[in-house]
Amino acid sequence: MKRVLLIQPPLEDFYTTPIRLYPLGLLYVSRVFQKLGFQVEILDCLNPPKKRVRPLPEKFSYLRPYLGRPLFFKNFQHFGLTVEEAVLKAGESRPDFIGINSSFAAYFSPASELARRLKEKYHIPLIIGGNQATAAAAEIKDRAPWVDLVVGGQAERVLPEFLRKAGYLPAGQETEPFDWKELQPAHELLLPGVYRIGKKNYLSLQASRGCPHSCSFCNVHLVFGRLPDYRSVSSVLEEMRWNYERRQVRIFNFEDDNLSTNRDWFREFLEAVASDEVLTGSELTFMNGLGPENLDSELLALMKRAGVRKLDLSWVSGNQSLRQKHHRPQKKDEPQFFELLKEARRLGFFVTVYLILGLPGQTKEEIIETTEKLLALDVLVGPSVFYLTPGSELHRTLPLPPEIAGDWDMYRATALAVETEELKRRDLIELFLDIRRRNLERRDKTFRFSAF
Ligand code: B12
Ligand code: SF4
Repeated sequence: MKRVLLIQPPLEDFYTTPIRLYPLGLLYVSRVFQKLGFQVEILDCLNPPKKRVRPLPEKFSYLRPYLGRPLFFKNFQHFGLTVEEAVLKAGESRPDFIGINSSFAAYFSPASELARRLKEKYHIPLIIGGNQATAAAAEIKDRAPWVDLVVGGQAERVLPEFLRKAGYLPAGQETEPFDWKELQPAHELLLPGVYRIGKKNYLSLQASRGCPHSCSFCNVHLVFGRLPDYRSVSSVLEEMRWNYERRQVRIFNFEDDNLSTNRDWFREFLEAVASDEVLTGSELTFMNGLGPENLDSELLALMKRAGVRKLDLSWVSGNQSLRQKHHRPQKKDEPQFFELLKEARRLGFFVTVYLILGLPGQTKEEIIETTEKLLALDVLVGPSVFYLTPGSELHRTLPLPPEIAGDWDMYRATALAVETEELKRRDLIELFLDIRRRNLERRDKTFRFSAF
């Protein structure tokens, strides 16, 4: 049986979010390979996400005056295995074949460097997939010619055909696409007990794919499309129960892009979790954020019963016409949203509302005003500095200098790369620091860097 090694590469940035590095995409990819007759191992270079300080890359030197200021980042860091360590570890699996995940433009460099070194040492076929591989397949072929195959899209749908065409499957093998909803991600391939939040084991999962909206800054439709596609409630519960019983998982983090789009599904799901006899004491989190459009007091009460304690809600901006301009869902206006927040606080949820800082057309005054209004409702504000995602509407239409548009390292919030007429880099940094300070004043110690 052929052996495939799937790798989550290391990354380099000023920070990361260790409680969300679960390699969910690769667990689906693993299952597809297994179904095609491969033996699979996973090398997660980000577990543990060991930090090593790196010299500040010259291209980010404009951040030097701010580094180390209270509430700002201190150092540029390498997270996880070094490339040398990863190459050695990979060899221990004696793979016939290596697959690398490339989700982020910003972290393409370490992924590509790892791929190059693996090719140099082992001379075996290398494939790469993930959001970035989907959004920029042609450029990756140019930038990383040592990669044999760039696979765009969902592995379940496209991988069998890609492998067949490249001659990596035995002649005559079935290459029909798989239905992702019929597959359970291969959690069993990860070491048990090493993905933890505090003292509890957690995992990330997905109950739906596809989002019907077209927010100007988002590119997830390139991988998952615009048609919401939900698993059955029973299949999601089966995955949760298996991990609860066999791997003592107690926190289930949904990485869906828009889980509450289908209100009926969400309600049925929450009811099922709340009354499930196995999942007692579990916590559900939605760290990728829930859209507030379809949430209401009935759903909030149900969420509470199902073990949700923290709510991460995306609002993007307090200015309705700006939200409209960037094609945000429009179902709730400010008074309705604020009513929802009050109800959530009344029920005792710990609420963070996420705003983007630096959307084209956004002003400093609006951000300050929205932040104050939200803080007055006793919720935290998560400031998320605008960054480019390849293939999004803003990526296509924003006029940007080539040293930014052409350099994927700049496609990260921490680069504060995109300045607009209204908001320059200094404004963005000051707003970011002010919001963090205001959060801290209100909620001492509870604010996390993950909000960046
Ligand atoms: C969870 C998540 C994170 C986690 C890390 C996840 C991880 N394991 O590394 C955290 C919170 C740390 C994170 C951070 C960031 N993220 Co993020 N994140 C996500 C999110 C919400 C879910 C990822 C996921 O699990 N998807 C579900 C799985 C099933 O899908 P998938 O990974 O795409 O895998 C499928 C296919 O891509 C393919 N596939 C994947 N890998 C491979 C490999 C091979 C070999 C093959 C064949 C196929 C294949 O098959 C899989 C199954 O269908 C995505 C959005 C999204 N919906 O995907 C954004 C997303 C990946 N993040 C994004 C970005 C930009 C960031 C940041 C860099 C933003 C910032 N602040 O600067 C930060 C970095 C912060 C930091 N310093 O850590 C962008 C990437 C866009 C891009 N191309 O650059 C995304 C797409 C969101 C967006 N549109 O803005 N993120
Ligand atoms: S940002 Fe969220 S709501 Fe908007 S298109 Fe992307 S996934 Fe959908």
